[in-house]
Amino acid sequence: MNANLFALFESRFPADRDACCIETHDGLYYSWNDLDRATAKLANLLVSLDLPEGSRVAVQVEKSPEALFLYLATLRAGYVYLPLNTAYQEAEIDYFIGNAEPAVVVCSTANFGWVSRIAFRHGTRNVFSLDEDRAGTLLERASSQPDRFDTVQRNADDLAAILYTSGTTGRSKGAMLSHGNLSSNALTLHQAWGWRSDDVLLHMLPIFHVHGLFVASHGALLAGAKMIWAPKLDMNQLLEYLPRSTVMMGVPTYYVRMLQEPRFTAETCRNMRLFISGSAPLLLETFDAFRERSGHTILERYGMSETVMLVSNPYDKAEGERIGGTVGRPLPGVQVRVVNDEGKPCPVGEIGNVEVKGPNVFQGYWRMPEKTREEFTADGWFKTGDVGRFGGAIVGMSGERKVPDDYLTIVGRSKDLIISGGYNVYPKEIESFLDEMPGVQESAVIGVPHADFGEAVIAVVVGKPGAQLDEAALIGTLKHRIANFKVPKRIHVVPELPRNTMGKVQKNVLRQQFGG
Ligand code: MCA
Ligand code: AMP
Repeated sequence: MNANLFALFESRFPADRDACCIETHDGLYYSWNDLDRATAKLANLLVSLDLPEGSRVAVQVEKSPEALFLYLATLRAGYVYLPLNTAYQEAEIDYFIGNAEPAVVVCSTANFGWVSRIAFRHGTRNVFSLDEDRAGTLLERASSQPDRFDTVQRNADDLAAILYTSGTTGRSKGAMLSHGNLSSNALTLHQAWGWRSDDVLLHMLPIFHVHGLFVASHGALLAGAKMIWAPKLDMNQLLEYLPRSTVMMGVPTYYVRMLQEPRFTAETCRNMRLFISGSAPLLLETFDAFRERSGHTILERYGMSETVMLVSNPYDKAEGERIGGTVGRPLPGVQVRVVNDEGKPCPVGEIGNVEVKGPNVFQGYWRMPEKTREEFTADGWFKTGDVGRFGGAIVGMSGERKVPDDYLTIVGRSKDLIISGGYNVYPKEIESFLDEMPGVQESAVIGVPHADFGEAVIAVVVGKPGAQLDEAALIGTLKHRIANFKVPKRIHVVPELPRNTMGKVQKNVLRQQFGG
């Protein structure tokens, strides 16, 4: 059997290959035949480049059906896909390309100059361009290739993708996901969320992270269901397409913004069967208000780049209720345990570290065996860095309610991580950029509550003696150096940082002081 993830999708293509697979916001229709031919052409192009086995294909492009086809073609040809957030700037791209050493890099025409310079410097021979309007050298080169391709044979533990996740202590780590990791999770979610061939997925998420690329797209591909494809979250487009959709996925900010839109009503959701939230905690107040307004109960689930999806509230009422504030039960085949700092299991209701095991758990960090070892226990459990509990109670506006013993609630993180609008920001990385800036003695980066993004990034800096630090100038400089979602919304200049007796910066004190 071919364990290539693309072979699994192919086996589920609908009988009517002329049916619509993707409808775009600008009125284009792509059939399953179109997907098949486009991915065959792109796979033939990749193979014609005579790349070594296991080559990485690094891609930083705007969302388009062709960008999805490039991902699928990379799987189909047996290479390893490496998606990159379009917000990443030169220093970030330089690190990813230097670390992953991709054989192929694909970027936008606008960025071709600087991206290709970086790529060639790191030894990449093949750099193509691809724009959201189908312009660029990638499709030009693929157009003359045959539109048939036999999907390459892969084993379940062969690599399919590398997803970079920032590190708490230093540089980003590439989480290596295999065909088996992705297939097993896609099949599990297909069952768990009741995917159907007549579903219509409203796809408004970016496709360079797990949520939009794997969880959402794989769900529709495996069901042979249609996607309505929009470049990003846009309320006018959402109001236009939601009445024709049955499934939507979003980070909590999506639901916060839908609630702010007076035109969004239960009538807008008349055909919907499922709204899913994840990537960051969904506030109970958003969960309740959404139910009130739309008549739908959001299904919250929990996952990571290293593991894809781990835990989910039930889809089927017969299996239990969706409980706001919790992330539900471990998915079939996934084991989850909550342990104390000594690694001993916590009793129900007690808070501890969340550790996981399962066929979805990644193969390790790219070229970082030490880091990989650190993140697994001796008995093979992956330490998520999240803190949670089974059972216990959730306290909401309407009082306290008991949570079933097998439901997990994520209550915080042991890793110093900020999640802003569903994007992860590691304070350490931003602090290192700030500390290098002229006049900055030291800095501390914290997350503070934010009505739209859930958490916002804030920096507190101390100047060198005699230095005059200007907030706007510091922010302006950072915007050219790091992805815009990582740039602090405010930078406070203070004479000194609060420290405990061990000399450690007290971020909780800063959060109290600047979080209001
Ligand atoms: C944009 N901005 C942000 C963010 N997004 N600031 C902080 N956090 C953000 N997430 C800033 C920009 O820098 C810009 O600032 C201004 O907001 C407007 O930018 P724009 O692009 O127009 O914003 P937007 O389109 O309104 O985007 C907000 C968004 C987007 C829709 C919430 O961030 C988004 O799509 N997030 C989804 C992320 C996601 O897919 N995460 C899944 C990761 P300025 O004007 O100053 O330049 S996968 C994962 O976590 C795991 C596995 C899981 O469980 O799913
Ligand atoms: P990433 O590695 O970028 O994919 O981010 C994964 C992290 O997002 C997890 O370790 C959690 O901290 C967080 N996360 C994902 N889903 C949820 C959720 N439903 N509730 C709380 N945190 C979540």
